[in-house]
Amino acid sequence: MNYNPSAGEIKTAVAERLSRLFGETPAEATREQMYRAVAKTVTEMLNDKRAGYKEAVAKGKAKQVYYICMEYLLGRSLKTNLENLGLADKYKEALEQMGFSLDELYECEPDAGLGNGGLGRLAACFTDSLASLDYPAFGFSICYEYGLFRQKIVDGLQIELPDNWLPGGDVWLQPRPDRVFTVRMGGRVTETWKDGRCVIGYEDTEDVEAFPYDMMISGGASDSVARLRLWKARATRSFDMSLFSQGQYAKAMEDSGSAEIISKVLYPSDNHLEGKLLRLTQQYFLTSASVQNIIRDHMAVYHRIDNLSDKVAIHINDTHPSLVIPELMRILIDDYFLSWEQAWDITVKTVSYTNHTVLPEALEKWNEDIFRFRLPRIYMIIHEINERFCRDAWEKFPGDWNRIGGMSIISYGQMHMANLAVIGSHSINGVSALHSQILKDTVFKDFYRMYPERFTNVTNGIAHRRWLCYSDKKLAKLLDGTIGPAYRHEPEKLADFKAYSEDAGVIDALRRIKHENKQSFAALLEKKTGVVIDTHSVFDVQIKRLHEYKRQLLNVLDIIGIYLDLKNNPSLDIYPRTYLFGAKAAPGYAFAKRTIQLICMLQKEIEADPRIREKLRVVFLENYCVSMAEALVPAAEISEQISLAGKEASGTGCMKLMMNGALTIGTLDGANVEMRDAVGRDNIYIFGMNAGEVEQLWREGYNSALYYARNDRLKRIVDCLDHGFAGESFADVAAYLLSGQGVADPFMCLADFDSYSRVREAMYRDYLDRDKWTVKSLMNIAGSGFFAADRAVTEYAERIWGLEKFKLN
Ligand code: 26Q
Repeated sequence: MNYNPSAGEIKTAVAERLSRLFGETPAEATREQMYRAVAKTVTEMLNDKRAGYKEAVAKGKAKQVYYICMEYLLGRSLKTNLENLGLADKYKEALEQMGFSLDELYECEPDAGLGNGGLGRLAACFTDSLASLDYPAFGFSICYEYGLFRQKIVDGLQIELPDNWLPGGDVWLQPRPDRVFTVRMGGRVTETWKDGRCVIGYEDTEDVEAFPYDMMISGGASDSVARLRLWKARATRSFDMSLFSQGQYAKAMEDSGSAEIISKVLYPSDNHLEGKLLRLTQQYFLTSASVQNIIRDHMAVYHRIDNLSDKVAIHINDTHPSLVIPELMRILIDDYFLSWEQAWDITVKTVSYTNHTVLPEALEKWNEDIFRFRLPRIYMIIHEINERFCRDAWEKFPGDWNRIGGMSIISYGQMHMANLAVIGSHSINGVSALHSQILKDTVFKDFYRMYPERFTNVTNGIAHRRWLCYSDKKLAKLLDGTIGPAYRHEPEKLADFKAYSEDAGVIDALRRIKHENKQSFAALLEKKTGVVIDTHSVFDVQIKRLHEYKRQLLNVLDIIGIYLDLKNNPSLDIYPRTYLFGAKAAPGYAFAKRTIQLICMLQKEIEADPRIREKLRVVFLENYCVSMAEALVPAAEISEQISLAGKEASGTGCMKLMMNGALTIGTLDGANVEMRDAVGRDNIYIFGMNAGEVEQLWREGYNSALYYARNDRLKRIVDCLDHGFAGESFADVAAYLLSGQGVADPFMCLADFDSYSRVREAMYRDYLDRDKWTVKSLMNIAGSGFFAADRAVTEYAERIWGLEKFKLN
């Protein structure tokens, strides 16, 4: 099919794929079969388009960026691809003629949940923008057989079920048997001298084959198509049929079984380290296959290695792929025989690193012995990198062993991956202005003194076409009709919407759109879960991973306060509210799971009281994921961004909600700070301590009991946890807040409670003047252009990767 087919041509193409794949005609095909046939036509078009683009990039010798990340939280692809290609309307028409609804086919697609949350979704949003802006881009990740677990809630308890996404998700994957690489682990390293050179050999290694599957990511109305390559692990030794025929089934399986485990499942924890050998193996597997692939592609075009950093930028998304640094060194030295100095110069110029967290428990460390045993050659190289670094550091800080010890990659039997990433990259950035500053002031303070020129900030951004144009079509239409459609490719143009803040017609339309979006979400919720919510109540949402630092508990405490007020006086005059929570807890994170249970039990108790239910609803949304966010974000009115200041590196959900006209209640944390600057103080609700005040209180000694004793309302709330809700006591949560193990209330919910509660009430009062509220909502939409991934990716390209756009002429 050509890139601009007519509805008739689409029908013919789809019918042909249906017949080829399933032997069916459109009249007999099921929805699933139709979905696959449609997807097939789209992938073929994208593959074709990509091939043309790739060839042109090679011919034009353009620089390329390789974005390496353990997670890509893509969600669904069909809708975005069709919209980006500008073909959604024509497919809709063609399918209607064949008796199918395109919207229903969208629902057949499972989410590709190959990520935990923010970091993985960021990688997906960036890939979309890279393609849309015509930057030559390649993503690398792992083809997990199971993505992030499916969440089921049974009596308030989270149960994890396997997320088997491939039936249905596999239509987007193209196997590439011509690009298989071998990844070597374990064994012993040998060094022999031959012709005056040290030749590195290996004995008794475990070899794993990295088998690539390619996924094409279309840009919005651009020439370029980005490619995401997902590696699947396979045993190198083929199945030993002789063992099999002797009846030794298990032994025959052993080799293949152990290798395939590597790409079996995504680790389900975010902002928390799991120092497991399998995770290290996954990280090296991704890294080694990707670097080998990059070098191979480079050599195929240039036939020389010394210009690598001119033609290639490798970006490591957090430290998870930081083994790129020693792996690149290994190949340059062992395979291309470069000197250490040459290899190091190329490596540092090629690699750049983004940090996504300052939580100490999330900074990656590996046990040195395990590491050396698993990756002996990589260990040797890191050891040498470290020796040389420590010598340099000694020059800068003579005699200051303590300081150098803190910067060392290897210390006290542990390997510190963030130190490796900083030492081996020419650029290190945080993901919001505040976060980048905190990196320079605390975590990387000494490195900042040593390499000040390496540190920079790129505030995160979101794929605004996906999160606004395609998921909130009514709002997009209103924007098209007022400011014109240019914002779709120049998101900063959203600022033009400010000019309509006094236009009663636009304000009215905006209010109506929000209400219709609320109705659509409520209808979907009822259909899927049977839960009915009042679309005239205010929709107050907190959607993000469950984590203590994100303080879902603070939100719950305040809701309990309102609940107690209503119990005390059921005729209390308050505007009806619906509190919506969506959150997955890491399976091993007991307190996070307990918080989910608290939300669910409170929900249950409120549901049982018809008089209270009219004014106050709590809804825990099971299995929050990308496709649910796409339905919920357009319906949200209040966005909860209430992390303890200094802890949330950026947050990106906040940006999606803002762009869809929700008003934020938040602390001065992460990107909230820049959101306040973008919308002005009148259009955002800031409360609580700032990062400096948190630090100070922490240093002085935080005592949660003081806040409890001073505030009667807070005291009543915490006390009522003992008795609990719906028959379940939460005395342990009260204890966590007041006595705790170690520090009570480590994320200072009680310290910020009063301010939160007051600001939230002020917010509800403002909501009553719906015109004024809607103007604020308009100002949020108008101020959100900065938070588009197009802007973020342009900054990376220009300031970090030295990358230029490459268009077909
Ligand atoms: C590490 C080692 C072993 C197992 C798992 C992990 C691991 C996995 C995922 C550690 C961290 C993550 C994910 C972190 C993450 O999503 N961070 C978020 O990144 C967003 C994008 O920059 C920010 O907006 C959020 O503030 C940040 O929390």
